[in-house]
Amino acid sequence: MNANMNTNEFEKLPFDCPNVALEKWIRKMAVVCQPDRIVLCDGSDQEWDALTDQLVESKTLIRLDPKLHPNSFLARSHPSDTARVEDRTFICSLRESDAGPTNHWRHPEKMKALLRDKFQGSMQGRTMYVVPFCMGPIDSPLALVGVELTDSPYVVVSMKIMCHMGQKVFRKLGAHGAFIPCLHSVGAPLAKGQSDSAWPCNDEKYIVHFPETREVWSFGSGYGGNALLGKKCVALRIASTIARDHGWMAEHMLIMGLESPDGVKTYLTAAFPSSCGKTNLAMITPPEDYQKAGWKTTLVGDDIAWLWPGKSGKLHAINPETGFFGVAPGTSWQSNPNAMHALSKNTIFTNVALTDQNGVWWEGLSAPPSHLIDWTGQDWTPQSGRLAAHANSRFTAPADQCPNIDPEWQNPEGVPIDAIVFGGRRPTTMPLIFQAFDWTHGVFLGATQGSETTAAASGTVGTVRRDPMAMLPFCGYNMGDYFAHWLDMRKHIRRLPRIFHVNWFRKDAQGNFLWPGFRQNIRVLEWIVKRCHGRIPGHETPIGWTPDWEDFCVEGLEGFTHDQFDAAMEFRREDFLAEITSQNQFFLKLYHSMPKELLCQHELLMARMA
Ligand code: GTP
Ligand code: SPV
Ligand code: MN
Repeated sequence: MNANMNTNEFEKLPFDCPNVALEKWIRKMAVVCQPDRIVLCDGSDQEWDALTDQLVESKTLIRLDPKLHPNSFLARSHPSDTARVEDRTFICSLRESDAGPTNHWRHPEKMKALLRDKFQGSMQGRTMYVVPFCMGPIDSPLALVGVELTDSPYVVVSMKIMCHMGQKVFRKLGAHGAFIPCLHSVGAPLAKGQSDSAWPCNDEKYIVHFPETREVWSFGSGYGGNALLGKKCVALRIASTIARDHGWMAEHMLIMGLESPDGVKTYLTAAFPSSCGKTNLAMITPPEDYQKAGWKTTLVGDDIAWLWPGKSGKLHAINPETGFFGVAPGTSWQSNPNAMHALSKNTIFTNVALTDQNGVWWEGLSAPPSHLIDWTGQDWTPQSGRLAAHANSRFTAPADQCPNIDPEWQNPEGVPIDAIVFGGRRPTTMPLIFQAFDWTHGVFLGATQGSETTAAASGTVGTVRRDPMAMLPFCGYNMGDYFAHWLDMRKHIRRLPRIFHVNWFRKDAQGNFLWPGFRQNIRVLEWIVKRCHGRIPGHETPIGWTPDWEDFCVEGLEGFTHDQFDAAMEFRREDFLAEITSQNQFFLKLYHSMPKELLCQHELLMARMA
């Protein structure tokens, strides 16, 4: 529905809103933001067609060749708005200590006053879209309903891909249902007659969470996790605080299934930092010999997992999303055919390059074409000496288009988890694979996880930083309390998952990867699965259980020698002593909230190393 509104007069909404709290909130926010119109989004295909037409008209989207990419579009963002902005992300709990030393904090009252000022008139000349959304299968006990008010139609169409959205959620909400209010503005009001830019945004950005009142306010950015508020803001930052209060876990993890030749299905989750291979692993296609032997892989989720102690006594996991917001560069028919199928239609690409055939291209897709329009809209040739696609360019694609989507992926009861895997980009120090001794040691491995920084957040790329459980940018409360919650969960899980640590990114002195990675990672998964079911022995070392050469399958891996395995698996005392020092610096930062068990794990590791 669509009705012209007289600014400042939102006495009555242009649609029926049976939910009194929602109606009140929309009207209040409309008075602040002063949009020209308010539209309730129903999530229908007709709405998608109308909005994408409008976005093509306004030059935010370019329609791709309908034969090459049916119903698909390219968006180019403003060069200042290409990734999450961690230094502009705030956790505004009442007490600073509840946000903890790893989050930016402001007092909620002060932040709200500041934001009210920012949002004042911020939607002038624009439409306020009301987007009801549900994270998680609609009938899941964990499902969270939110409503995003946004002035970005690009956000609306992206939300249709990324989560349950529109009429069905509005119905679930009913007259009395609770929802998480999420206010979003690109922060670029239009004066009368002023022409719009293709990617409106504001230099000043605020991505703000109020964990106690469960609210999100996002200002100034239209990109990814800054603007699609169901994803990082609700399903991780707000959900992690809800999960702590109610005995479950909201994690930055992929969820996948692995069926071994004997027909046994094992589900696992893996927490790798942003742009470190979750999508790649979640969509893994086993090499042909593995397929022939009967190995099958399925995908439940590629970015977020919600976990709780299920009826089976194991941790159960659901993916709260319905789409992928995946890193484009490096994705190809060789590296990730499932992703290529998933993005073959009904997809929005952002900041990739445009081909002369109105198709898309990015580094790593294929040999570079002789001419492209790069992500900034300029002509590009292989001689240009710059990236054609932004390093954090992404595809937004429906999850059910992935050929190996798990039949249980929308099961409200989730899937039972046997293994949790931690890991990151570690050019040195960390071996290919090892297993924690027990839950507490596993939590320690997650808590001390580190990784080279990537392009998924703005800032420097390539230095190792601590990113515990891959949640550093996404934990909605004090990281020390979060560790305590992980340790506490052990008491509520009858059949604990085994915990592992992997590293696909170790390099030799010449800078070559020591492990082929990608689909060959199935060999590591095979070892994990066999360990979970107690089928093979492990080798006890000071850092954990490791595979012996005899128990690690390299059959069919051309030219991968025993020596190369040893190099990928090596752990060196001097590396680990430096690692322990670096871990300690991070623990010191959290000193006041650090659980004693983890400090004890730290000492045990040092003792084993000595
Ligand atoms: P977010 O969506 O940002 O949370 O990231 P993600 O964890 O889903 O990252 P994604 O799977 O998109 O990772 C992409 C990057 O990881 C690309 O640079 C890939 O080339 C690289 N990558 C993924 N798997 C492997 C691997 O097994 N080996 C190596 N060397 N690189 C890999
Ligand atoms: C990440 O950075 O971990 C992402 C991309 O998954 S975004 O949704 O932009 O946060
Ligand atoms: Mn992510």
